[in-house]
Amino acid sequence: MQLQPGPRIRRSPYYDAVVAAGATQFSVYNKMLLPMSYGDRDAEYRRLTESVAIWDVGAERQVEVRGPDADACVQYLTSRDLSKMKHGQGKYVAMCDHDGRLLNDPVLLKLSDRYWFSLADSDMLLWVRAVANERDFDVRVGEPDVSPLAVQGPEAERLIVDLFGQHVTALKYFWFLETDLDGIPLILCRSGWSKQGGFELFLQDGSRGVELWDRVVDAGERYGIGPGAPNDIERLESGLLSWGGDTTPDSNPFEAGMARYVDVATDVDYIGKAALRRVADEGPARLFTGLVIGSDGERPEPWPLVERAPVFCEGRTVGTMSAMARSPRLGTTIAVAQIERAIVESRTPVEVRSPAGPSTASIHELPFI
Ligand code: THG
Repeated sequence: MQLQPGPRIRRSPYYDAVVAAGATQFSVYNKMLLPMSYGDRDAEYRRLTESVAIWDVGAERQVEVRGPDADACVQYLTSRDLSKMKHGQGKYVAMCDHDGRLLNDPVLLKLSDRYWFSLADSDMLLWVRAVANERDFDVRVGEPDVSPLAVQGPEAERLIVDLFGQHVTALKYFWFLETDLDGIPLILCRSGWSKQGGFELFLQDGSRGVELWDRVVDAGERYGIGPGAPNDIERLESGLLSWGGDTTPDSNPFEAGMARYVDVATDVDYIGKAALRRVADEGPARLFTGLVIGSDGERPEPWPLVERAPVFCEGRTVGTMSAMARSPRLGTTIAVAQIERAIVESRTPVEVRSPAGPSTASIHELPFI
């Protein structure tokens, strides 16, 4: 099976470097090719948790909002109080529809004269343009020439210091600087879809992707840098949400583990606020939780989970499991699932079914590590 790239499945500016580095698997994300592996998942996990990895995450597309009403428009689209947000700051946010369904969970960057929603895999350009027009916000909405490149792992900071200077150590989590690397324009942000520490370089000139990739790899040689990709094992250990993987089109942010990014008590208004307040008052039907598969006597290996799988309790379906992996650091098989709130809160043991038969699973708080 091979995907055929073309205008509808775009390549990132790093594509040629990624192929040269030996990428073996791609996914499609925001209608772009997203590299998933370079053929050795154990080595990729080790690099991410022990040294440093470089990821082409150009598929995390940006939607830019600029103009006189940008502040008001971006706030209206976001279920988090942004009134104290500063220029140079990023925030992890939820974007919801009028019924409180989670449409996307981007990292929002506030630049000096505009905003970027750095998006997960859904068509937010359509939504943002529609809302801006329907509400008569005086803004321009578009997709800028911006392509994030992630540098993640415990050695990432030393590498970034070598490239940009000691001052980057002062950057707080999700804050960023507008800068350049040998004249390549980019935004350097302390962010990334792992809990191993690291940065994202938001390249602002798509003609210079390979040059930027090579420059980072050259500087990273001494730290053992190698190619990698958003890592499905580490993200489970760290409890990071995969929108569209762990969520369905009907999930609300409370069922996706995003309660702390939803401000229902604030004065600011945003789409879905009334619906979200109702969910907050009543309590969500399900909660996003970790699972440890098996029990002390019996520790099964993960099995292929291509579709979401049901979670049972006393013969009844009580939730859905969306991802599973063997955790090298924990030595157990772990998973994430949306499960009925009462079961999660009481930590009632549940059951999942592998191809080999049923297996018990215990509720575990996220993150695992
Ligand atoms: N970086 C950039 N764009 C992105 C992602 C990214 N777009 C798509 C996707 N990732 C968006 N989703 C997430 C999900 C989780 C986090 C970041 C982006 C994340 N969460 C931490 C957590 O949940 O513990 C910290 C959140 C916080 O404390 O505010 O980092 O990775 N450019």
